[in-house]
Amino acid sequence: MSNANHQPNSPPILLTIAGFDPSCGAGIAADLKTFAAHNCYGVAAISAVTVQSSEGVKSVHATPAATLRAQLDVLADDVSIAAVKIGMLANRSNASAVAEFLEARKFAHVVLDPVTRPTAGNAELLDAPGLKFVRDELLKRVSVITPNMPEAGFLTGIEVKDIPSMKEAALKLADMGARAVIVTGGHLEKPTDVLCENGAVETFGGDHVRSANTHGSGCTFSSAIAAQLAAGQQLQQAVILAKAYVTKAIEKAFQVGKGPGPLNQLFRFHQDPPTRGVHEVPQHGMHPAAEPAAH
Ligand code: PXL
Repeated sequence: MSNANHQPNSPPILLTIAGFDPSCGAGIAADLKTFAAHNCYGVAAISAVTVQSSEGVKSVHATPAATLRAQLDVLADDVSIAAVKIGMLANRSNASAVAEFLEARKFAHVVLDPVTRPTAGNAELLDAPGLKFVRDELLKRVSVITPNMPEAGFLTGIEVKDIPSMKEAALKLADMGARAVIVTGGHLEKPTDVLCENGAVETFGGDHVRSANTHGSGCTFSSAIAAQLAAGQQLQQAVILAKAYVTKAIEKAFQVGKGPGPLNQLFRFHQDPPTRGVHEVPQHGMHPAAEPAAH
């Protein structure tokens, strides 16, 4: 493992390997905001640039695999990475570059969100050979995978439509080599996630938040899991905390463009602007203009 100059009082450094969404609702931007909200410093390797707005993904432009690998290597040579979150990979060569990177450097916590398709737009975020590689090779090399219901379906061939089929898919993914699985069911009437770890299956029910602004929920959830694992939480507790965080970030979300808005990952930093006509005057000495003239 790389390490370098990490001081004991500096925040954990988390790495996201994901795609860039210019509307900054999903992908790398969502991950970095989530890391910041958890008092972590984020670094990022871009697997693809997408062309998208809040109205959907228009096209995908994968990073060349050698460039992705070079980004990963310079980062890992430079900083000590407490956890890795993997999102969109675009294609097989990038998925394979990431598998080699994980093999070469051992990380304590690796969260894989096996992103395949966007909710809006019909672009592919992972091609068919890439999906096969994730299923056959990558999922065994990570600490936990966090597919949503359609992704769990693509990976297992099971029609995942309710809690029993989520459990069945989670067990099958564990059988296929995943060390732990969280199938996320954010779109269910009662949003429920299914965790499968060490052969045991548990469900985590949450509150339904009525909101159109849910773009980036999956990215935010998996990044929050990575932050909680880096902070030393057990997976079960990480799921509870990440789910509560995502629920709050949806509750506090606002519309940005014409389509579904992003989650508000930074809700804790929100400050109401001062009422008009009410001024806070800094203490004498704080503002150069308030200094008495020298004489
Ligand atoms: O939410 C999945 C996702 C992940 N990563 C990127 C995306 C999307 C969905 O649009 O654009 C870059």
